[in-house]
Amino acid sequence: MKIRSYDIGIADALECELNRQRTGLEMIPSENFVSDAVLEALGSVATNKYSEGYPGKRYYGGCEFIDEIESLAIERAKQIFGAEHVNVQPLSGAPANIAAYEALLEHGDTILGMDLSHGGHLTHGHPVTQSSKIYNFVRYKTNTEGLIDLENLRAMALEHKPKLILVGYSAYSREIDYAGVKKIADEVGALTMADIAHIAGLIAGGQMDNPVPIFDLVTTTTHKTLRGPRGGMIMCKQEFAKAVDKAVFPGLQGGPHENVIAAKAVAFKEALEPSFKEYARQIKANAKILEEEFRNREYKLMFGGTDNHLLLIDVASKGVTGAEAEAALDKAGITVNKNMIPDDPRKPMDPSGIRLGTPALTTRGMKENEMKTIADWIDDAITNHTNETMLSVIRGRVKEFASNFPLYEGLEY
Ligand code: DSN
Repeated sequence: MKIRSYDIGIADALECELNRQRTGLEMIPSENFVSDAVLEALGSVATNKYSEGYPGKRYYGGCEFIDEIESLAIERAKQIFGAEHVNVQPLSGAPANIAAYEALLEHGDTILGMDLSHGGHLTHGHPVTQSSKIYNFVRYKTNTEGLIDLENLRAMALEHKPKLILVGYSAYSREIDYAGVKKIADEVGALTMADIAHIAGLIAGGQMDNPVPIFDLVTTTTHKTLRGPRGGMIMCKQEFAKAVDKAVFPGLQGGPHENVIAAKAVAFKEALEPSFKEYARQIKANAKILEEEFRNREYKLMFGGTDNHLLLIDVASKGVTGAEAEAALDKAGITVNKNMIPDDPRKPMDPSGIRLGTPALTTRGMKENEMKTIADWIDDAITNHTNETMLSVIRGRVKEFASNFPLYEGLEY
């Protein structure tokens, strides 16, 4: 039975969401559009099956085909990232990070992680999280040039003697010196963990450095630049394999979501295609053009620009708050998110910055020329954020422009 013939409320909301995605410009850097094949796997019969345990060792009967699905996902992830061990069951990035801490540490241990406003993630030790009550997080920051200063990191590591040094960020736009961090960790006897949720697809496509061969453990989500379903994954050295698997199940989770794991496997197959390299290259090229365009318009770019798929822009320096910019851009059909900038004097619900990125636009086939047009509209919307007429004119242009880059053709609810 089709949704529409049974549940008009949900069918209407889904149709509206599909229309929003089709007619707007999605620039939240953690979002993307999955392929039809990934969508099909997500909505497949694999959702019906309980399969606590791991391939070959399940607590339920009837898992022979589920084992095939999960094993394919694991093997493909190993091939993409060169991982010794992979767990594809984490439900998303936050649970993957908690499982990683549980696998590697004792409660009360010290973790050196990046401050949220400098580009880190909530789960990297922000005081509002449960993990921050369990572990002793000490948070490092970027320096005044907006870069991670390894000398400072080393000094902090020598002072605090962490059991774990954590890198990998949600709003930081620069490459990470994994070998440099590993050297510091070895000096103080710390383990190393990278959270590559944002840049996993760029690493898979060979466009950014890969920490997997160097670090003890790497977590990721699968739905950002990697263009898979909403979910998480842990990769680690063989010596941590048992601890990681135990931490995920039975430590923190019950039955894995095998439909999502099937969709992860499909996305990993796509990431192994030669065309994915070109996709990842274009994501970065598009972000670089936006960097140039915003610099030419005298926006203040945090971290001095970008080496990846995202930009963190201080819009307060233009006299507009992050919330005002986000709201104006929403009206113009361009979706970004308000975001704290390093040591932001403003509050998270109305910070000084916006964060935007290129993965979803690149999935739709947009390239350098399109980025220039979009930068113009973003600037116009921010500069005229109180001018409803202007915002509505841009909305009309965005809609017409977006129709040239079809999304989910033939799909309807
Ligand atoms: N919420 C994600 C992001 O937008 O970066 C991170 O978990």
